[in-house]
Amino acid sequence: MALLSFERKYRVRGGTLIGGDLFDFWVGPFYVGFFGVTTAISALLGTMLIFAAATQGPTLNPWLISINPPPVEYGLSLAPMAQGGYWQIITCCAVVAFVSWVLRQAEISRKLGMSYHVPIAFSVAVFAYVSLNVIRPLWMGAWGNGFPYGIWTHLEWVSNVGYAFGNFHYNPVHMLAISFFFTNALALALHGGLVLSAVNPSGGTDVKSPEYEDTYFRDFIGYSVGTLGIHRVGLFLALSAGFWSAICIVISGTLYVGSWIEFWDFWKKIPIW
Ligand code: BCL
Ligand code: BCL
Ligand code: BPH
Repeated sequence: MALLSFERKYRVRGGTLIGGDLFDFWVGPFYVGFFGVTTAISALLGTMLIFAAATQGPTLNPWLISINPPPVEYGLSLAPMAQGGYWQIITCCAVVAFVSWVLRQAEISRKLGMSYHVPIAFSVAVFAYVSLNVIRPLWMGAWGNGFPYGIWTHLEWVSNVGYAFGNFHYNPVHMLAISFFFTNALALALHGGLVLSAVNPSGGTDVKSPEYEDTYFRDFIGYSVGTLGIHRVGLFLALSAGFWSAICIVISGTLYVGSWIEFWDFWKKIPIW
């Protein structure tokens, strides 16, 4: 892709976190950087290992391929390749790839003199993954507690782990996370709808300014959070959804063992009912 004239101003040296000028260049539209290289290497290696492991398994049907963690009996030790060793190395590659992706976002932020909101936001998703496949397995003392890398099998893992705690819907932090996901979709539906209604009004009429958007919500529900505010609300809702998801699973089987249904016994015993 051709370099647009205004892009010259933004495509400047420096701002890297490591390595100075090393890999400080663009390939087509993409910034490379040290962490672009580490992302590419770990992502390719991880993906190739998934294919390598798949060829050892019973099927090449993409929906059914599954690279499983070692059985829990292996605890935290390194397992033979065919019994979870692939999974362990792929997990390392995935962590390196995701963290490199965050750091590459941070370098791009620095180059442009912008804040770190995007890398911080993605860190929350990485934290959710790390909670599932690094922190919780370590805490429980066995890599076998991680989820398998398979389109179907990872869903089975979610279901099995859910029922292992009685009914996962009774997990109060799961409730909180779900409520944030729903509220997040509500907010984005309103925000997307509002912006489009202002910038894409019926034919022949003028595009409306943000004052109209604020007025719409004041007329409608008595309050507008504002044009900057809605983005703060959106980021807060989305990150809360991811963060409380991570917490809801990391406490299950570690801080809290047993059935989430029984967790509520204390509530039934409160003498005011
Ligand atoms: Mg899951 C579903 C990936 C963790 C519960 N999950 C999906 C599918 C996709 C996927 C195959 C659609 C996701 C989506 O649109 O997301 N899940 C996936 C990944 C991780 C993951 C990559 C991860 O942490 C690294 N899933 C988990 C954990 C559970 C979980 C363990 C809690 C979060 N997941 C569920 C449930 C469902 C899924 C429940 C579904 O019903 C759904 C499904 O249909 O499963 C069959 C939003 C993101 C985007 C739209 C961005 C694009 C993402 C693309 C589609 C991801 C492709 C992944 C690819 C097939 C994996 C291989 C990578 C290559 C080797 C490089
Ligand atoms: Mg539940 C988790 C909702 C019913 C058991 N459940 C979750 C949460 C979410 C949710 C709050 C998953 C989101 C998340 O963690 O994202 N559950 C939910 C809802 C219902 C529900 C709405 C419902 O009934 C309406 N759950 C049930 C039933 C149980 C149950 C009752 C099963 C019987 N639920 C569980 C279990 C878990 C959840 C067990 C969890 O472990 C999970 C959770 O909280 O996990 C933390 C976080 C996002 C990620 C982990 C994705 C990370 C992505 C990474 C960083 C990047 C991937 C890049 C990719 C490989 C790139 C691909 C290539 C590119 C496309 C090129
Ligand atoms: O670049 C991005 O977006 C365009 C970043 C990203 C983000 C960002 C980014 O900036 C943010 C802010 C979020 N995600 C936020 C969130 C939410 C809350 C905080 C949360 C709900 C969420 N992301 C979820 C998810 C999910 C779910 C729910 O499952 C998925 C699948 C994703 N996010 C996916 C992505 C990517 C599209 C992108 C991103 N979120 C990050 C791209 C990236 O990290 O690229 C580098 C790595 C690779 C190209 C490949 C690595 C390959 C591995 C080495 C091997 C594969 C291992 C894997 C564990 C196998 C899994 C198999 C599955 C079948 C289970």
